Amino acid sequence: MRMVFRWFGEGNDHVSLNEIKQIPGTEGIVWALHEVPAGEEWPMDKINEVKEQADAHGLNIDVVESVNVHEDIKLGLPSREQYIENYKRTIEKLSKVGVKVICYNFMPVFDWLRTDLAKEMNDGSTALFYEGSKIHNIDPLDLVKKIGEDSSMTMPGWEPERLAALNELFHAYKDVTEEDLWENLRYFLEEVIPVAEQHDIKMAIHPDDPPWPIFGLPRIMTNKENIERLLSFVDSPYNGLTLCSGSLGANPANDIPSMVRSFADRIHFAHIRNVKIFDNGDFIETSHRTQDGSIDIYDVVKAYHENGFTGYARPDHGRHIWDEECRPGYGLYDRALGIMYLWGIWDSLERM
Ligand code: CS2
Ligand code: MN
Repeated sequence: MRMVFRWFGEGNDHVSLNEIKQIPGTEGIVWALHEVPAGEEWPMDKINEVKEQADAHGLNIDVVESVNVHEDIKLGLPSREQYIENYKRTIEKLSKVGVKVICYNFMPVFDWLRTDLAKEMNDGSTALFYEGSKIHNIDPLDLVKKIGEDSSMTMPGWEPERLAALNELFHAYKDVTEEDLWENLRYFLEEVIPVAEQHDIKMAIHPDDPPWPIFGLPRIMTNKENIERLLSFVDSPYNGLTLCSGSLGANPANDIPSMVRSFADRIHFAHIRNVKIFDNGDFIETSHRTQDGSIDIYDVVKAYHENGFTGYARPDHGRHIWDEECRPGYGLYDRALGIMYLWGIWDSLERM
């Protein structure tokens, strides 16, 4: 297991490379050019800049998260051709600085979705929270309209400045079914995986978070069966996975340790974190510790260990603790604690 830590870039992250370097057993940053819009080719000088910054701290830049997929690719529009071409050129450029894994996702419109970014827990810490009743059976176009009239209803991802774009996107997806999304994913992979192979970069899809359809938008990276289907589209190690325990684990029917055991040779990047699922299906992110949530993190790590996992791993999100001011889910303290928990389990397994 090779430990890495997500970093949003100079001036874009309150965590410094010095701090990351001091987390035991952490060898690299997980990075992206967040200022480049989805679909555009990444500029080489900006890529080199990150490489120089990381080099100066002895950290590697082997893992990129994410090279985002343009909505037109997910929608299967004719304009996808240009965006796929740009994606291939970005892969080629990233290989020049030694990138080994590209994490991406195929979720329409939203990436991860929560209803509260700072839900207070009993110990005074806060964490990302998902409350189903705020989302289930709601017509997104209705919601767009209501938020337009009353901004106190805003949720993460629904900021007033995004509403016009959201409205348009929801319309674009109106007739897109799950099967359409599968076909568009297949098309993308058939184009991109050969280029990834040629440049020795593993593509690693991130599961949907939460792993079920939201607002009538299809979501397909949600369970074991669907992951098997994805892997069969292009049967190559370069068509691989980012296995995110917290994303998939929000559905109690997903047995994460068993997925790790089944897909071990196709997992290039492990995202490890815990969530606590309530009886009504709502969930909150917790510390990494097994006892604090619903996922058996000990067994997840054990499954990786049993399989001699040599891929990259990172603590996924963390809580906000010790009054840290940070990006939701991306504080330094709780993620660093998470790393120590993961190493604690790993190191004792090594001794057994
Ligand atoms: C997720 C995503 O793993 C995570 O932190 O919350 O934001 C993830 O980075 C993307 O889905 C990967 O494409
Ligand atoms: Mn994740």
